Amino acid sequence: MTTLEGFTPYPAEFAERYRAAGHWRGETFGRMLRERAAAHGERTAVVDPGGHSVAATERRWTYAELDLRADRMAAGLLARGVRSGDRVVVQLPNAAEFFEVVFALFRIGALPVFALPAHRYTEIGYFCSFTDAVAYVVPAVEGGFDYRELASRVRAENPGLRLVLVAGEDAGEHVRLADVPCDGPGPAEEPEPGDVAFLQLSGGSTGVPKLIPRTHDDYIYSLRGSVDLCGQDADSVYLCVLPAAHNFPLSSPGSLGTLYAGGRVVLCPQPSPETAFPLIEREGVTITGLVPPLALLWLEAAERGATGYRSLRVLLVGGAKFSTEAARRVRPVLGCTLQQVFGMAEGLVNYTRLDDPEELITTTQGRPISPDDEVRVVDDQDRDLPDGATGHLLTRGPYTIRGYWKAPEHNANSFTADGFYRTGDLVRRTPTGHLVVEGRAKDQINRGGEKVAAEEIENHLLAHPAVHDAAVVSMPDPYLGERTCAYVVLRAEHREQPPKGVELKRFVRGRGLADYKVPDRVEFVDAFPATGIGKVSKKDLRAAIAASLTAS
Ligand code: OOB
Repeated sequence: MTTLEGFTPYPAEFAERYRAAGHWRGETFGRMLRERAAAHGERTAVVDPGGHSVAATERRWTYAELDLRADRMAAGLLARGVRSGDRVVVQLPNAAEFFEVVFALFRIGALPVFALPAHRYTEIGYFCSFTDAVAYVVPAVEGGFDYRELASRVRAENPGLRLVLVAGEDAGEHVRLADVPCDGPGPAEEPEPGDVAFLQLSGGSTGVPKLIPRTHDDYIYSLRGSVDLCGQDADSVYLCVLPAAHNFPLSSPGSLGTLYAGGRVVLCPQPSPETAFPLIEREGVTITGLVPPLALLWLEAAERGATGYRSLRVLLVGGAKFSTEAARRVRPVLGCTLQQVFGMAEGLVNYTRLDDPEELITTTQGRPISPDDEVRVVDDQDRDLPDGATGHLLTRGPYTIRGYWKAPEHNANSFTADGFYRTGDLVRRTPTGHLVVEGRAKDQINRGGEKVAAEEIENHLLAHPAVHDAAVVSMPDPYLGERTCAYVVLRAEHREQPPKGVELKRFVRGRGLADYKVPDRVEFVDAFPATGIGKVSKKDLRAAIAASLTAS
């Protein structure tokens, strides 16, 4: 096993237990694709309808073709100096190349760092420097944003970033991804099943996002479990609607689960019903995953008479709490089974079961994949609570990390001494073992599935010359569930002529931040309410903004 510095391995006795139980079967992603290609190479693995900057027209790749492409891409990347253990930031839209690149990296044993298309200079710069990335893969221009320019800027500041690869015709000063594949030699050594396969991003509640190291063994186990629980097989057609690199559409059961099952992945360039429904109809899509705001949009479209979704058998909804009222509409309106999924990039994933009574499907967020997922619901002193009581969710198990990558101080807070991950979620457990998400203890805003760490945004606001102090909290929103509200105390000398809220938003955006992190609303106050021990009372701020929204 090649040990990656900064990785917290599973303790030996747990690893042995997970192997003995048959959870960890010694599979790797590289070999998984090889085996599927050998078993049914002629079947379609990936359909990319095109219509984005990477490719204008449709591509359909069989398993054999994806396998060959991954080999040739791996050879090309090796020829350009990408080595086992190297980190490569991958920021691609939902295009077929995503799989070509990621499987090539898996085969080399290089680690994809899964950035999202929405990330900008601040996030990408941090990922590249923190991971010492050697390469960065981008589209040319997507959604009106020039990723090549972003890459040039990040590259100028990170001398270790030797290679920028552009998926698309015009690479500018960088290298066209399409020019990389070659017939040269493949990797001399294969990665081990216990090796870290990639770095996933945490939603985060701290100043900078944390990186999540997932191994082949642990992640493939979560795929196999998900595939079983979601009823997937080689005839499944999965529509990838959310950004492909996010843990939910990647693995729950997502595109990688679908490839594990030998099914077909259809990439959806846009999440709107206008784009998705015709694609579902044309490809005979059987299963997809959505965040709650999109599920609402799809329900409304279907209720208004839109058609095309008939082949759908399973609709997964997760990433944020799906209201019971909306959940109850799924079967009557879309004619498919709702499967709620409550997961996290750190590991633990809960699903309602396809044969659960409708009541459990619509009122709970499911139960863990594995009999070896250990779930504790505890009070503020880490004492176990009985079923029915709401408390902090702690978890440990065969696909939950034991530590963030290179973050010993965070890890001391985020994990118990005996290795349980502190999820920051407040849950209650039903007698059936299902979990109901009741709230959150972590300082994060869940904007319809997109996670915003309050501290990160507060730090950006504090960089503004007029800002003395900032506190970012959630405010209720009928569509996204939550939006962000930034409370700001101005410096005394700026109180006479205060900046406008939009000015602060523009300032934050100008620092090169993903759009979804820009505060939705800015409120100026003279001072923050304090808790008993003098900390900012975010609870009071949340109550204040919620009350003022109700009043208006
Ligand atoms: C998924 O992963 P992340 O890492 O973006 O976010 C995890 C957090 C959870 O800790 C929880 O706070 C929230 O997102 N969450 C939910 C939820 N699903 C996730 N809160 C309430 N209800 C739900 N159903 O979001 C993710 C990863 C894999 C599968 C699905 C979602």
